[in-house]
Amino acid sequence: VRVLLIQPPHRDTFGYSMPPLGPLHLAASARRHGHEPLFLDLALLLRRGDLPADADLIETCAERVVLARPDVVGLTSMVSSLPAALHLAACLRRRLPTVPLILGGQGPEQVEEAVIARHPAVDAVAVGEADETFPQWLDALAAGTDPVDVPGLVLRRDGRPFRTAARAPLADLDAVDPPAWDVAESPAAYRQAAGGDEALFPIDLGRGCTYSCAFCTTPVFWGRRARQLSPARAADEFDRLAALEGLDTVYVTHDLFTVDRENVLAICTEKRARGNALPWECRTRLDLVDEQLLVALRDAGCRRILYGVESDTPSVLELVDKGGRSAQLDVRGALAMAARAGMASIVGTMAGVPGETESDVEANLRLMAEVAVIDGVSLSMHWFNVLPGNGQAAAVQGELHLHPGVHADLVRGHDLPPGRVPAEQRALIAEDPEVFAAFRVFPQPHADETSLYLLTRNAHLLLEVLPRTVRALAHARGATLLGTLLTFLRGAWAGTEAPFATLLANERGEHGEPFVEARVLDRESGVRLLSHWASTAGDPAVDALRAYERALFETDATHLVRFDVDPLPLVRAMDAGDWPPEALPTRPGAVLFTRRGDAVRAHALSEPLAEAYEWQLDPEAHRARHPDGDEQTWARAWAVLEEHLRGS
Ligand code: B12
Ligand code: SF4
Repeated sequence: VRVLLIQPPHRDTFGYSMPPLGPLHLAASARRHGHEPLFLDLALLLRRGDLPADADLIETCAERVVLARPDVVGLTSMVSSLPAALHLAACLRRRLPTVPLILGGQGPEQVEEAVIARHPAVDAVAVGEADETFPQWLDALAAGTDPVDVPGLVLRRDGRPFRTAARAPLADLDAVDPPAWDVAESPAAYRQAAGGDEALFPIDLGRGCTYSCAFCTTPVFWGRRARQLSPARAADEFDRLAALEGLDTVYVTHDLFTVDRENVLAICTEKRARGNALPWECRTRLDLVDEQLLVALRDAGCRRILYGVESDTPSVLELVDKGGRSAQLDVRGALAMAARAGMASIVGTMAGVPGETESDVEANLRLMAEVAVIDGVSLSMHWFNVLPGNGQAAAVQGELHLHPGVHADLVRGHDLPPGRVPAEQRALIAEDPEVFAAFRVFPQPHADETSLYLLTRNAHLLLEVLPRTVRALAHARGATLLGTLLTFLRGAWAGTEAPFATLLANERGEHGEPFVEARVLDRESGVRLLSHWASTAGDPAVDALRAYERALFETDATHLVRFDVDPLPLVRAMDAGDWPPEALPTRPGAVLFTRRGDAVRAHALSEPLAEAYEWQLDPEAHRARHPDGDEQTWARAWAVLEEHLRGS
């Protein structure tokens, strides 16, 4: 069977740089069963401008599919790409009425029967892991037999959904076929489409989770037992990726990667033993790492770990059932330990949990601001929302509603370009609150939908770069962090008040679109806008911290900044939790900023050392400025400074 696997056209919230792994595994298993797999990544084509991002998009995609002359079509989908997948399926049914179409992936999770009942263009939906289901379904088509005997499917029989036998998750993940990388485009193609930053390719080292957090669908989809590849097979997969030219970083898809500590240590040892130096990143819980493990991961090339921290208050951890995570876990201490081990961390938090209070959100923002100053820490914030698969939808269904212009967190990326979701897809979403529960939001007593949207889309970007500035600003305004950020974001959203009215015209959203349309700032725009707004407070401590943090952010090579007011005593006071400081510094200060990889260091320089630094940069110019200066003193001072910089 000539089978075309398709990633529907959607917009990727993180900048598109990855092929979807599921279809590539399935291409390999189809091939093992003697079929001919083809793969079409319509999201990639859209991203690089090969498809029209307008009302003709889906029809154009359908034309491409027809040109590939498939015998069978397989569509993958995440919840955010489900409307595009179903829209495309309907177009394909008109153009290729006899070509069987199967839908799979995590998008239709728990609503497989509703999809079959309401979308006649879809002939079958794969339930969960499909590595065996998919090729067996193809075999049945090829043999002309009824796939009712293939476990793990929802089919249509007599016009109604028909669920075949349940399929247990694979006991041995080593049995999964390695992805068919040959059917995907190259890392260079993905890098280019992502804007040239990096090519980040996925690797499936494990599946499933032993916990059952209320917002997460992983244990439902992959099962409550965590399974991993053996160390030898995991290293084979790293080697296969290393053979792809131009790959920068590998993204481990297992949500709970460090759950099996011994296996992970063995994977690290095997990867190193084979001389595989590919950098990679993974995801886990902060209570499942320790210093020894982090050092082993680092030595095996792991650069960054995403932790689902979720909240800094025990009551919210309980509300989301953050399975067994001790409320006593010292998040700040654990992140500092990761920094000591040389590992960068992404801290994931959330807002909008049913039952949370304003002070819970404030505690999370405070946590974010405090940990942002730890080396290598970056932040992410998510708006809790529901999916049929995470068991919350039924409980809050009555309260869920569509909110114009606001996208629930789980569906970020479904609109392309922003605000231009095709009318057919808008209608699908509006008419079906069951299948599209994740597109709906529910109200919180302490914040309206727009505020939560603005907060969760922007707060992490702002706090990551300007954590001390925001704290000092909140203090100066006599407001909370939440109040301060929301005043700023709502002002920017409305765009009518000074200073936003004039500033916004030049700013851009996260995908380079005019900010007015997107309401989600890119990092540079956010930093510029917030620091401008902070300057209108007229507070000297805020100004000093703002100047310092912007200089940190803008450092791409070593550079010296002379401040009118030395910001370092303020930085130290803030980081020690000693705010407001006893006295404001009044003297100027020179700070040398250096960058190594992702880490930026700030070195306080005395005036002679600052002079020495300037002298070695450009002796001629320096001599001209200081004709009576003592060159030997500068040279000696520079030698001392250089030694210090090397040491740090
Ligand atoms: C990598 C990843 C991404 C990448 C996607 C890269 C890409 N091009 O695919 C990035 C970082 C861009 C991303 C973004 C988002 N993601 Co994401 N992501 C993942 C992650 C960590 C791994 C996915 C993966 O590769 N898994 C391994 C492969 C082998 O599994 P798979 O793709 O599911 O495929 C298997 C089955 O689903 C099935 N299958 C898949 N396709 C098909 C097709 C057919 C025809 C058939 C029959 C079967 C089938 O068979 C495969 C083999 O068993 C998962 C969590 C996880 N562990 O799965 C979250 C996850 C998929 N993401 C999720 C979410 C919510 C998002 C975002 C909305 C986040 C956000 N707030 O912005 C965005 C949406 C992006 C978009 N525009 O759609 C949720 C999805 C929830 C849902 N039910 O859909 C997940 C499950 C995380 C979670 N637990 O909440 N994500
Ligand atoms: S959030 Fe993490 S720990 Fe919780 S269920 Fe999902 S994968 Fe497991």
